[in-house]
Amino acid sequence: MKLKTIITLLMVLLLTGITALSVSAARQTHHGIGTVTAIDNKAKKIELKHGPIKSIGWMGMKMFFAVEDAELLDEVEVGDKVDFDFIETRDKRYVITDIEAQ
Ligand SMILES: [Cu+2]
Repeated sequence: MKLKTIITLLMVLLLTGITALSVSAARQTHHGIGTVTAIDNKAKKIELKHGPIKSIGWMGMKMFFAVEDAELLDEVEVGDKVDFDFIETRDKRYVITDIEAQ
């Protein structure tokens, strides 16, 4: 093989690897525990006071999350202690994929 061909092949392999890595990073699900402090049905958002979440490097805090499916908001009420799963999107939005009162 010519050197140029080998370099091209290596570049392709490298780019494929980087793409696979960023896809898996985008799809990582994080799990948290917290208390519901507000629900905004119109905006499809929920505010939680959550504990530390190691997998994403967060301390405990109060913040809003979007929900993937508005029906998830019917499962919980303000004041509930909850277990929840969420993903971080490429544009740094935090979207709850599952939530359940404890
Ligand atoms: Cu947070």
